[in-house]
Amino acid sequence: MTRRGFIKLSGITAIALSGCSGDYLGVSDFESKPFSSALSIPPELKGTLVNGKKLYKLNAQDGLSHFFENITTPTRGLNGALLGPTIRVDDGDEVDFEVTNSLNEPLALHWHGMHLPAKMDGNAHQEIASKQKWTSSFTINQKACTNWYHPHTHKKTAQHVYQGMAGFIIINDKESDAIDLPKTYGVDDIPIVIQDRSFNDDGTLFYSAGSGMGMSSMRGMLGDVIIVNGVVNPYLEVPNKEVRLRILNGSNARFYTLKLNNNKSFKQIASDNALLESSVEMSEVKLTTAERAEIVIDFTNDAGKEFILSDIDAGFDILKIKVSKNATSTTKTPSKLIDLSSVIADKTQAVKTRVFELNMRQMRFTINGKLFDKDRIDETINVDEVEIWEIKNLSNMVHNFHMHATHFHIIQRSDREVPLNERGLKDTVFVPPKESVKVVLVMRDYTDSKSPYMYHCHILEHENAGMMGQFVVV
Ligand SMILES: [Cu+2]
Repeated sequence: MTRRGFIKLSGITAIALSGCSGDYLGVSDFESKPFSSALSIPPELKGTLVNGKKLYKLNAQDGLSHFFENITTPTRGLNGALLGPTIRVDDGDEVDFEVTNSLNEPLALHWHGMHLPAKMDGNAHQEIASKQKWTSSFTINQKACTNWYHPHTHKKTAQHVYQGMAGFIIINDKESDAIDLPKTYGVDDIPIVIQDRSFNDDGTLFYSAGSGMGMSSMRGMLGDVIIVNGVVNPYLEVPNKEVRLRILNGSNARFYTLKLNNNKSFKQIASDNALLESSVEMSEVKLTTAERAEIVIDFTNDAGKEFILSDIDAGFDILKIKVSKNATSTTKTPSKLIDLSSVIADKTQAVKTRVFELNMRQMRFTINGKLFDKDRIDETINVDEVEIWEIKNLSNMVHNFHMHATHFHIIQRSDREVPLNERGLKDTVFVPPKESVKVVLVMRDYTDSKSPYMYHCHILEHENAGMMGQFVVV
């Protein structure tokens, strides 16, 4: 076992025991003074108008990042060395997302949470060869929300995401614009992507979860250093007013339960694919991989104070928030937000129930007993027909379930009530061991009997290891 291997196996326990004080860095090789670096905010990419369409250019490239002082780490990003710009679009926009692959290997770039034709999905069927370009063209046709893009390369998704490629897609619409929410990007409307990484002694990223059967392959790659928007242990300065955080769990495998110290509460206003109908008062929020939560924290009476956002599952400190006296405007987030009745499928209209069993077979992860096969269509779905999908986790391990193309509504969680913050539109759902989740959905607009979309566990090492299936809409 390598030294790093030993650190990794012992690290999580050490972290859990050390509490929320930030001394988990004792298990990593490099010292970093907690909260000494400012959170970086990804630049916005607003697109340029070409023939009435908005053109967005992304270039996947190799680069060098500095997570620790005097240490250089090779990483990959879009239009930079790490992560990518925030794509801003409006409902109704006709867009061209032009992706150049400057890497020395194929890459697929997937628009997670977007409702679009299968050929534009950026899944493993739309891989871009090295040094080639691919353009995804479609019309934005969905509610305002926080989505993201990330690699979906055949058998390489986990590695490619881990190397640093990911970015936000923020969709606006008139309905959300009319609500008095914080919406000044980078000031009171902040995108936050939380990821975990491990590092080798030479500063390179440590990645252990290949196709083998090591611990990381089983649970997925769990890093011992948390990076937020690509920065280790950052701080964020905010004005003394309501602040909206668009939080994305962009990790390969780690789940987080996020909480502010002093029990400071917040309102969750959006889940994956839309605002919630009403904001939900919360003291903590759980995010499995790929899930998003938009939260609003009211700092109006907190000028001069500092708060720590922590993960109470493993005891990581995520982010220090310093409240200034500089608020120049106010917002008053209402409790009633939007009406989702036109977009949530009516479960009483369901014509079919499909069951998806998440399980293991000979140390591999399966859905309905099968490993992923790029040449097999697992499900054929009729457009505009309401369906119930029941996702059962028969294993003893945690999984979640993500589907492309559409957004579902959770109607049942085993025998428990669906929590209020999960009663909106979602594309990814946590399925605890030995539990089941029922969702209702309808595929709209795009039919294509040849080009499949995917559904899969979003623990990326599980997806890589075969926990994925394909469906077409006809
Ligand atoms: Cu899984």
